[in-house]
Amino acid sequence: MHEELLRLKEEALKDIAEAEELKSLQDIRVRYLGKKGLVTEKLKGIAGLSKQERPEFGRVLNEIKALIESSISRKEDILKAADKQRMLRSEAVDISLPGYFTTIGREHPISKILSEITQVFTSLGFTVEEGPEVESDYYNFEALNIPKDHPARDMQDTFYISDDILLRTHTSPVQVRVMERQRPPLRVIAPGKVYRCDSDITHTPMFHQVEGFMVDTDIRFSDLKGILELFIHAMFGPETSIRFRPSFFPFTEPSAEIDIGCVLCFGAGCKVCKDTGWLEILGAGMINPRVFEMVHYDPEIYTGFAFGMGVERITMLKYGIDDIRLFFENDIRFLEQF
Ligand code: FA5
Repeated sequence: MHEELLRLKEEALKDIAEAEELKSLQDIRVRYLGKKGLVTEKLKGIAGLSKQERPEFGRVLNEIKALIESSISRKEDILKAADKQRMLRSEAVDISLPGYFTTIGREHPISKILSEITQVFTSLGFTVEEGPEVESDYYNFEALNIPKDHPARDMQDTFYISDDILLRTHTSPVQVRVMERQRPPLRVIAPGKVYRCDSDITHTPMFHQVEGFMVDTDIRFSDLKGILELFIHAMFGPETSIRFRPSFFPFTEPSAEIDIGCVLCFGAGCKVCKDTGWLEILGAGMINPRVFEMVHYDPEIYTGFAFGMGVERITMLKYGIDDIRLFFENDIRFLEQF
C-alpha cells in the first residue's frame, strides 16, 4: 500500500521537476489534485479500506498531497520569475544605441520670398488674387493689348496647348480677370507660376511672378513710385538706390523698368550686374487705356498702375545666388542653407 503511495509521490515530484512552462504545471496540478486527479481518487478510496489501515493511509496521503501542492507552488514561482526575466530581456532598450535622426523640412527659398513679398503688400492694404495657369490667348495677350500678329508676342516664348489655350507667360492676365468682375477702387497683388520656353542660368521654363495693380479715380505715376520704393526698401534695405528706366509693355503707357543698385558690389561693378552697378528687378507702368476699354472701365474716369516682378530674380539677388536652376534641383545641400 505504502509503496503505491510512494510511487505516486515520486512520479508527481518528477513531473513537477520536469515542467518547463506554467501551462504544463497547471496540467500536472489537474492530473494529481483535480476533481478526478490521482491523489483525489486515492482519497476517495480511503472509504474502502479497513478501519486499521485508514488513519495511516490517510496521514501519508495527506502528506503527499501537501508536498505536491507546495512543490507545484514553488515551481510556479520559479517559472513565473523565469518568464519575467525572459520578457525583460526581450523588451530591454539598449540606451547606448545611437538614435534615429529625422531631418526636418524647411520652407523653400522661393516660398519664403513669396511670403515676404505678399506680407509687404498686404501690409499696404493690397488683397491677394489668383488666376489659372492654363490660360486663354485672350487673357494672356489680346485683352492686354497684344493682338495676334503683334510683334510684342515675341517678347515671351509661349507654350501653346492649342491655338487658343496656352500656359500663361506672365501674371498680367489676372489684372484683366479681376477688373472684369470687380469695380474700382482696386489694390491687388497676384502671385503665381508662369511658363516660358526659356532656359539658361537666369531663365527657367517655369518661374514665379508677382503682379500688382492699383486702380482708382486719381492714381498717378507718383503713386507707383511711392509704392515700389516702399516695397524695395522693405525687401532690400532702406539704403538701396532705385532707378526708373523708360521701357515698353503693350499693357502699360508709359512703361518703365525698375533697377536697384547692385546688392552684391554696391555699384563698383561685378559679373552679376555686368559692371553697370544696376540690377533690373521689375517691369511697371500706368495701365494702358486700351486695357481699361477691354474690361469696360471708362479711361476718362479711372487711372491705375501695374507692375510685375520675377520672384526667382529677387530671391537670387537677396541671397547672392548666381544660377536660377539651383532652385529646382532639390539638392538638399543647397536648400538647407535657407
Ligand atoms: C512681364 O512679364 C510683365 N507682365 C511685367 C509687367 C507687369 C509690366 C505689369 C508692366 C505691368 P517681363 O517679361 O519683363 O515682364 O518679366 C518680368 C520678370 O520676370 C523679369 O524681370 C524677370 O525677372 C522674370 N523672368 C522673365 N523670364 C524669366 C524666366 N524664363 N525665368 C525666370 N525669370 C524670368
